[in-house]
Amino acid sequence: THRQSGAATKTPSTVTIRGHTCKTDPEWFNIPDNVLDSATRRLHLQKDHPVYITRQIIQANFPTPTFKYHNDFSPVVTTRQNFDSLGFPADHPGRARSDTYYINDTTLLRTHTSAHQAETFRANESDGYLISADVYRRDAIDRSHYPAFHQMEGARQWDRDEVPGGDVAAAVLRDLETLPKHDVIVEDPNPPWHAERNPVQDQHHTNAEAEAIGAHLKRSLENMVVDVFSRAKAAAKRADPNFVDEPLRMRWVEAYFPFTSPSWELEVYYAGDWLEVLGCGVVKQDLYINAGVSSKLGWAFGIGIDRIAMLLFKIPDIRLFWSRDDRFISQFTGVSDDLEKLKLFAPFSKYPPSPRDVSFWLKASTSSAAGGNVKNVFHENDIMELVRNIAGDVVEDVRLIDEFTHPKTGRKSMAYRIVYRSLERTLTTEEANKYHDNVRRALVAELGVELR
Ligand code: FA5
Ligand code: MG
Repeated sequence: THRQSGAATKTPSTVTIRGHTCKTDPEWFNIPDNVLDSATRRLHLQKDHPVYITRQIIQANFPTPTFKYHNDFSPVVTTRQNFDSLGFPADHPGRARSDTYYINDTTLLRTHTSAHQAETFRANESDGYLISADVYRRDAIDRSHYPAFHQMEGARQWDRDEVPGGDVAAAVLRDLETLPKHDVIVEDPNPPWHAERNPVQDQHHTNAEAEAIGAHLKRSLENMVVDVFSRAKAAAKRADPNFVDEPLRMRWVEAYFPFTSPSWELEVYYAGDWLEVLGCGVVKQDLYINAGVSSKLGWAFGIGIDRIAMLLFKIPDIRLFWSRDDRFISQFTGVSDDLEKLKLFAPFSKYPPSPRDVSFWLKASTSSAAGGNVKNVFHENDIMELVRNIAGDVVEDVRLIDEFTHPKTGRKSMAYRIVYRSLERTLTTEEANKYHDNVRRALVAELGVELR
């Protein structure tokens, strides 16, 4: 079988993750040591860490007792929790070993906090919940992507059997009236639902219900983002009374998730670009039905906590959260106990980048399935992880800069630019060359490419 790059060269027979020991399957196990190390950190529970502080601020926007908080669910979950319970089809790309870290065929590191939706609906302990947790994905390498990150899941539901006259839409609209209003301009050009692109679950919900739930969801999340930004602005003003920030800009985009409909993503304008910060939607009724609470209906969201923390503290690179450098961590001391002490991150360095390019021919296999045509076997996440395994947090960005297919042979050539840059010191030319040589060698050894 094809061995995923990035898997430890020798699979241990068991792994223990936060006290939970599992048997590995060498055909499936693909978790490198750096990711296993990340699973020990629990940054969202480390007092005064920016991920912890950001969790605190998001939580404060969804108060108890309406929302019950869960902050310590195990990252080791089943394929049933992470995918099946949420209606992911059997062939969904998210299930692939190129995208997900597996321990064995049915056990994996959760790729999102939604893995806990079904059991939390079933527990039925409150009208809503928040789940914060570390999550894991094989993914791109750049300043806003890291193989381990943190999400906050939130959900709010109403019970048909408990609202006056069984009128959920009216009850939700009454609750919406009690939410604070903000005066930030939000771009939301799409209709509240769309028959083809973003349908109402019309077997279960009226249009009025879906619209009311969507409106309550959007306002709740906008208020949270406005709160985060006003805290960031206040911090900047404490440091410099003349500080003038760019006005906050947000926009809603239609989205798709197997477990919500209609669905949206919220983007925030940051450093010259739109940054996606969360996904959300009206919960698919099958989730409530399967959880034994079929009279409920409501919304759910999943936020990237690290992304919000970057906006809040103006942290330029997601790798910084994992830094043990005192120049980073000491900047936040005391903030958890007194949010008025919040300060923007003061960059302690801008060390020079060391970009290096590599180009290669993909390994070509002529398969009969492809009708005798050349098939180029390749998944970009394999490159990402190979580079991350060699350079660790010294890699800042990996991107495709060129690709073409040879007109005669059908072979594919690709060129990547890898930017090496330490957050903590200047890399010497020799060090950067050494990382890059090792990457080149591993590309040949593990992915079978031919260097150009
Ligand atoms: C999800 O994970 C859905 N579970 C969200 C959801 C929950 C939808 C409940 C509906 C209902 P998505 O893959 O878009 O969706 O990720 C959610 C957020 O996680 C993103 O918006 C982003 O802020 C963050 N995120 C995703 N990948 C990374 C990464 N590699 N590094 C840092 N943050 C990431
Ligand atoms: Mg998304």
